[in-house]
Amino acid sequence: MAQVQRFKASAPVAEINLALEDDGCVVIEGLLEERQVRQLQAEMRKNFNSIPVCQGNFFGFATKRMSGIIAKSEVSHDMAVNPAILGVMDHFLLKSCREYQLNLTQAIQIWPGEPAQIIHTDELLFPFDHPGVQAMINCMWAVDDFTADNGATHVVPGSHKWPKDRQPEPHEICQGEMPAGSVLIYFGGLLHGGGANTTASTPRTGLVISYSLGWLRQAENHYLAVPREIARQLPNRLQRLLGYFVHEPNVGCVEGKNPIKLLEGENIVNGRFEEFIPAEIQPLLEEYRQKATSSQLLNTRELYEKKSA
Ligand SMILES: O=C(O)CCC(=O)C(=O)O
Ligand SMILES: [Fe+2]
Repeated sequence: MAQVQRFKASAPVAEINLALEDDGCVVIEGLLEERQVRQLQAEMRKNFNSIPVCQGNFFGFATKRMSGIIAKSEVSHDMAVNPAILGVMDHFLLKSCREYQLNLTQAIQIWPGEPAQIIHTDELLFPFDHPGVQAMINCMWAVDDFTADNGATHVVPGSHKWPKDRQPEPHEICQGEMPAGSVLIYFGGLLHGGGANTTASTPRTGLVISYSLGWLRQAENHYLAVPREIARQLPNRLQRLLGYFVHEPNVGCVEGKNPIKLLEGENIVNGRFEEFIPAEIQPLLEEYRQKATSSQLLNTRELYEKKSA
């Protein structure tokens, strides 16, 4: 029978990363303090009360979903920058980007009567093949205890390495059972799905905070979801995770500037255009410019290839 490898909050991140490499999923128990769990539960309850259930074959008919969590939950600010979580993201995502970002925040409340969700990978969002490259990594935080019967997430350990058409056998699927305040980390390419809630009356609330390569489109539009007055007051690390940065070279500018200038209150309209070029490329550009004549063509691909050779 398949099993998710489990770690204590004090486990070295290197061990967690090794387990993720093999299985594509792990549980870290008790990453939030008791006080944070209670505050998170209160924040979720307050917002979920007024939210209707989804109406969708994927999202469910007895499941409530809520996004824009950074604007609605203070505890989520600490969760998003949790050092163990960022240690995992640094290790896997910085292999394929210079800076990563929040892909989405989504609280998922599965109510009694909801059957198990179809097993899927979340990386279906990105229609390109990238074997062995992690483009997105998800953290499913348990707001309530996740149990076998209230809908703990189904996962298929190791399936991130499978060919696309391989279907899991029942014994290859297990559940991310965990106490409130724990987190299930799973790769975007891992087969998984929400569990069935077979309890009489207990909803299961989880909060997904997922991260992706900094040059990909984010699943959630954080610039619109988090009002600028709120974004302005967040710590710089969290502002950057929301997407207020330029991925070098030149992805994500506003008016030729770093979008974080908008949070700093700067008027950037029609200002001087800036270039955001990786530091290691700059000397090559300088050298080129010194030699360049108007008849020479600047071939940036050549410059990059020269650099990486
Ligand atoms: O709620 C869960 O446990 C997982 C949900 C999920 O995988 C999804 O909606 O993409
Ligand atoms: Fe999913």
